[in-house]
Amino acid sequence: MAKTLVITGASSGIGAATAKAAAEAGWNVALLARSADKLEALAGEIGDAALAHPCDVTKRDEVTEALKRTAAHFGGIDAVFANAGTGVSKPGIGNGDPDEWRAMIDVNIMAVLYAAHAAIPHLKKTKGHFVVTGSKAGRDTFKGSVYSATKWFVHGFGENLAEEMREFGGRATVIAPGMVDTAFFDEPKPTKIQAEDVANAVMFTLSQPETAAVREIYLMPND
Ligand code: NJP
Repeated sequence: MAKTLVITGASSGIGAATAKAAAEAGWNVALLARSADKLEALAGEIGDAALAHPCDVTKRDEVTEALKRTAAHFGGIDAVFANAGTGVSKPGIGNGDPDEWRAMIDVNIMAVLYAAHAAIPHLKKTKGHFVVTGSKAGRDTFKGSVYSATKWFVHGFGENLAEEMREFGGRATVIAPGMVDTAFFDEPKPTKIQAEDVANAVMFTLSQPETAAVREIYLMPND
């Protein structure tokens, strides 16, 4: 039976590229993001192996429900890719906007926690895999960056989750890219990492034998 991957932030960039790569590799994919039109278009492109679940991942009930519906539709969940994330328009701490931080923390931190909490009962059944998008900014110091600090959280959480999941044969992986050419930036970045490159890293992680737990993939541009 085909395995099933749930992807948050599937409407564009890394999430959409991963949905295509996973479907190509024979996985079913459940697509979560707020943009229903984009999810429907992507699901239409992929076909029966895709299910669109428009939702706001900062709403815990919506995430829990999307995972339940995915498991009912495809017969289980083998992996969750918590990838939705956002930045801020006002950089720095002194000049930053605390309301903007709150909204970002809801997506970059709380939504990851909600996804993990909702996923564990499903992943216990399949000895499954939780993959989360961290960042180079979650490994290094970036002057005044609250975004970077949210990704430091993701890296710490990913390791702690991996230790907990290990108890039932599950695995957790942080994907840590440098700059990726996505809608995250207003300008195209053709010489930076491509969304498909990150998708390849996710698929590498998900295709390892049970004996190998890839805890982190650190992927940098090569320009
Ligand atoms: O960016 P983008 P990426 N509920 O803007 C979704 C990290 N990263 O692919 O809701 C549900 O194309 C949004 O969907 P929508 C980054 O921090 C990036 O680059 O329809 N979904 C969209 O699908 C993030 O964690 C770079 O607007 C929500 C997706 O998130 C991940 O990569 C470098 C949502 C964002 O897609 C994917 O970002 C790096 C919500 N409340 C890490 N809010 C980079 N691009 O350079 C947002 O190290 N989304």
